[in-house]
Amino acid sequence: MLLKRSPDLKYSDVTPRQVYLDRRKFLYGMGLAGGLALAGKSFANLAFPSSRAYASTKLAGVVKGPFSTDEKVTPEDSVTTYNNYYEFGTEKDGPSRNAGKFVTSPWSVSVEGEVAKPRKFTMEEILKLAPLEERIYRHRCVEAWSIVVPWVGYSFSTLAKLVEPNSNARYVAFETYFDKKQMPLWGRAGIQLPYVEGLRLDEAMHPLALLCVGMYGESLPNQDGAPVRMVIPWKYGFKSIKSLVKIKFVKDQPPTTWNITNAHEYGFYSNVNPNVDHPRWSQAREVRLPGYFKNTKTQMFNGYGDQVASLYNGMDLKKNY
Ligand SMILES: Nc1nc2c(c(=O)[nH]1)N[C@H]1C(S)=C(S)[C@@H](COP(=O)(O)O)O[C@H]1N2
Ligand SMILES: [Mo]
Repeated sequence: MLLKRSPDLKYSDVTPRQVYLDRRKFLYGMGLAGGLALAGKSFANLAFPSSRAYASTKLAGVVKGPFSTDEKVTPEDSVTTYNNYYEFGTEKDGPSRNAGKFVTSPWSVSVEGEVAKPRKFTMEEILKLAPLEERIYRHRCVEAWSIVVPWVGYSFSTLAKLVEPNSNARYVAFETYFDKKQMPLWGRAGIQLPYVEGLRLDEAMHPLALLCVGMYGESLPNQDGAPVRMVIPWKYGFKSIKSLVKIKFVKDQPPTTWNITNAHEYGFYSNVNPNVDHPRWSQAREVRLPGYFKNTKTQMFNGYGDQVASLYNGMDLKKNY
C-alpha cells in the first residue's frame, strides 16, 4: 500500500523487490564477512539470514487443495522479507525485522454478529476444523508486484457455516489484533488501527476465499500474518487481512482501512482489474517476483475470473473499484 504523504513511498521511488533483496543480500554478506571468520562456511551460507529466522512449525497432514496455479512458486525468502504489515513498520523489511517477538500464542478468534451460534475459536480449534489444504495462489499487490504463494488453510466458508449466519448477514467485517506495546511503530503506520477489512457475504463464502494458517508447508511467519489471516486471491493484497482476532457478520457494508485512509484511491471491492488504473499508476502490468520488470500482464480478477466474475454481474467495476 502506498501513502501519499510518506516521502519514501512514492510509487516512482519504490525499489523493485529483487533489487532491494539483492542489496540486502550484499549488505549482509559484507557485514558478516567483515565480522566473522569464515571458518569453512561458504559465503553463500552466510550471505543471507535464513528465511527460517522466525519461529514456524511444520504443519501436519496438509493435502493438495483445489484452485492451485501451476505457475512458478516465488522463493520463500522473497515472500518473507518484503512485506506489507504496517503495524510493524511501513518499510518493506520492517515486518520481517520488527515482528519477530510478536506473541501469537495463545490465540483465539471471535466470530459474532448476525449469526445463530456466535463463538470463539481457539487457534487449536481452527487448525482442526477441516483438513489443511495447500493452495498455490497468485497474490497481486495494488503496488503492482505479484507473488505466487503456496498458502495453507481451507475455505473461509467452512468456519462461517459453523456459526450459522442469519438472513440479516450481508457482509463480513474482519479485524486484526492491535496492541500498542507489541506494535510500537503503530503511531507511524499512517493508517487507523486496528486494521479492518470487509467482504460482501457471497464473496466471503466463495470457495476461493481462504482462511489461511500457513505457507510453504509451515505455520505463518509473523510478518505474513500469523497465526491466521485471510487470502482473497482475486482482490488486491490489502483485502487479505492479517492476524485475525475478530470476524463479524453484519447488515451494512463495513468500513475498511484503506478506504478510510484514501477513499479516492482504494474502494471497498478492490478487485484486481487491469482496465481500471490506480489514480497514480497503471494497473495493466505487474512485476512478477523475483524480477525487475513490469513485464507480466495483469489479468482481470487476477486470473480468477472464471470462478468469481459472476459475483459482480451487472456491476460497474469502474464505479465499484
Ligand atoms: N493487518 C494488516 N493486514 C494486511 C496489511 C497490513 O498492513 N496490516 N497489508 C496488506 C497488504 S497491502 C498486502 S499486499 C498483504 C501482504 O501480505 P504478505 O506480506 O504476506 O505478502 O497483506 C495485507 N494485509
Ligand atoms: Mo498490498
